[in-house]
Amino acid sequence: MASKTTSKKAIKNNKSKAIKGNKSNEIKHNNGDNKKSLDLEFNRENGTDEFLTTNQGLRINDNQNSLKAGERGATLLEDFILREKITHFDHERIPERIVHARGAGAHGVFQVYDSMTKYTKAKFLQDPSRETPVFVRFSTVAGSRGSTDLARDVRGFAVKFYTDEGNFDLVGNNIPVFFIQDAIKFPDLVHAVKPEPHNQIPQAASAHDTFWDFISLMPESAHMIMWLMSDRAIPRSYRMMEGFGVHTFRFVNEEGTATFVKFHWKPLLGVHSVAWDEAQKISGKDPDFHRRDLWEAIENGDFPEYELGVQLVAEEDEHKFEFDLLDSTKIIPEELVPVQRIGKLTLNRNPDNFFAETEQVAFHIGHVVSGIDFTNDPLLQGRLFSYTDTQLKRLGSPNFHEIPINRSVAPVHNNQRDGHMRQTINQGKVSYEPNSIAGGCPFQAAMQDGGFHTYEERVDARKVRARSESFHDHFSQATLFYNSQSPAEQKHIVDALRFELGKVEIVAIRERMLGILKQVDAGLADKVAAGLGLLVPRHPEQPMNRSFGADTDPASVQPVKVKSSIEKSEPLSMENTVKDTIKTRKIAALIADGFDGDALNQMKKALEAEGAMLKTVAPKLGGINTADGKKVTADFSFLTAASVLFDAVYVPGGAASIEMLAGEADAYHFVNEAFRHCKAIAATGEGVDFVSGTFARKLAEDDKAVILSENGSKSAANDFIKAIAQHRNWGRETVRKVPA
Ligand code: HDD
Repeated sequence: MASKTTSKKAIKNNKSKAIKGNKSNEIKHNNGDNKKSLDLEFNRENGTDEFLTTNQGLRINDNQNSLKAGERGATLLEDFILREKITHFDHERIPERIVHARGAGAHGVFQVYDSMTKYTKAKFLQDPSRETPVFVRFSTVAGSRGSTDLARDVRGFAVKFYTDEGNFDLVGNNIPVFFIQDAIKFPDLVHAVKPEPHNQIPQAASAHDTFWDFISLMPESAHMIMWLMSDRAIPRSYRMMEGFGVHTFRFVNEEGTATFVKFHWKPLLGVHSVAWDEAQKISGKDPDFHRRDLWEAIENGDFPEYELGVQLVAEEDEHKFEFDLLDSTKIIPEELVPVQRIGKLTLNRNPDNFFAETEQVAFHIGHVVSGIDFTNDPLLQGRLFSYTDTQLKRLGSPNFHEIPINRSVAPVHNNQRDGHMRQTINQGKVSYEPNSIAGGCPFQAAMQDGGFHTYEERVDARKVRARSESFHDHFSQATLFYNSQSPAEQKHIVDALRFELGKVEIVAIRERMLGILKQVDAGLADKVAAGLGLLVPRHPEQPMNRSFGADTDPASVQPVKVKSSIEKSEPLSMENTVKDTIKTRKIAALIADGFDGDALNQMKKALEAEGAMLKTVAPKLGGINTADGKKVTADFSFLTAASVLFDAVYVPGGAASIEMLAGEADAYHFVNEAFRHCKAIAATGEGVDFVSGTFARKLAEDDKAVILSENGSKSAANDFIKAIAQHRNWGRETVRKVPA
């Protein structure tokens, strides 16, 4: 108990006492030395070598039979064991996230490369020798908890940094812009994209009337729509996508000087996507494709790595761009402000329990640390309200911060008390401040003690419901994105729009969308229109802009198209991404009894030397004989695997094997489909005959991603590796069509 005196000395003594006070935090979450880690040990339980018990610790003698009045009698209400078990089961679910319901999580660490002290006082960005524990949750947005990973959708990329100064959550997406400029439109957007309310169709898909109805009336979404219709919305892996904080934030240094900052995550494996036809097929073959990919990579020790990048803009340069830094539908092109890579995130541990960690983790854009602050971006400002509110609903208590995955490693001391499921046992009789009974504890922290001090931005304004004119340009960056894409990427955008709008039933919505696309690029609109059997409207419906209240003259707020100072931005195209590694790529080898074991081994060695994996797929599971009588266990059968689950395919020789594969429709389909999805294909020995037989006449002579080597030369493996590193030979799509 603290003394009643309030002398300075007493306050100091009490301060150290108070900090020691919260034992659960101190011992389990803050191990007292300088190396704080996310230690969830106290909460782990695995039952090994233990008796089965009730929740009260009573050992259970019979977990098979409920208590009955006689063997064939009614069950008795007395059965407290049955009641406890069933009651708990009945309450096992919590509401799924209203958006981003489907996700996968991982633990890891973050380390800064060089001190960022010039720009921010955030401690976790100061010391390169310091590892900050993190928990990351990747997600899709529209689908419900059990939906497919491969929906065409934005991906969430939410990172919780457990810093010594409290939790910092960077709650971003894999797309650097957003659909809307003001948070007040978020419920409308989400209602429009979710399954339609009358019949709950379609699941995890934007290809339906309500979404495009809304979008066609919201031209500010044009830029985001370009990204969403691009291959960015169907990533190959969570490990191969970028992340963005989207909004402009502020760094603040010790002197109180602020710098605008945009956050980026750059995956070291590059940014890669699958084909749309492939995505749809994966959704059937393995709806957990991304979840599994992340899990397996971490289990295999192939830890996903991303560099943290920042774009920094001095406060005085706020108005030097042709777009507004507060407008979340805009990027800062990297040509204007380069991305500096300042640190690395490594995901190195899978969660122990999906529910306890991935489901219960609660992110909030308002979880910041000293040295990181907000801007007036109206989307960001609305988010600041939404996240706590949603956690209250979902996790059911203002004590959600006490759930182990959400707990700060920095000690927590305040006068908040009680509430559902309170874990902390606060000692003493004081739960208010100021107080003298507890010697004034806990104390406010001065800035030099790390107390958060909001950046003192000057505000001198009228109170209005309005949007700044600097937010009215809705098209120039949509055009910049489209122009920056490779021909193959542009074609994919056209195809995606034809698909999505083709699923829209109300023709007027399709037409209105063509009007929007025309503002982005007339050629794009024409191509989409051709696929829909429509003409692009000559005069897009007016007024298109709905971002104003009832009393505003629509003519005064029409969207504009500002001339962009750059026409193309290289980093916007995945064509320019990392293409010199096949690390963690999954390659299928098609084998049957009598296959050439030496050829397979050679190829396996060569691929594994580059960090890739080779898995065998055979007509049946179990032992498969090599030509010289050795046995190899098949990893998959044609029933349990499909080409869409692999990055490339290899067919080794062996006359008997090829003869058997020639009788397997699935084997043909495997190779044809890999070809259709522009993947690298290699065959050696008699395997060449098989591959040639699949689409021999259709093979382009100059297709560098199809490697056929009758004598199985070493260079075949090298060429194969080079082709896989290219990810896909998209050029093939326009030259050769394969029925698969
Ligand atoms: Fe949000 C979840 C990202 C705008 C309201 N959001 C959520 C998640 C991510 C984002 C990654 C999942 C976190 C997790 O894995 O648990 N949200 C964004 C980005 C936005 C954005 C990058 C725009 C730049 N969000 C946004 C707005 C609002 C919300 C404008 C509301 C005004 N978001 C939520 C939410 C969610 C959420 C309803 C649902 C579940 C949750 O928060 O924990 O509060």
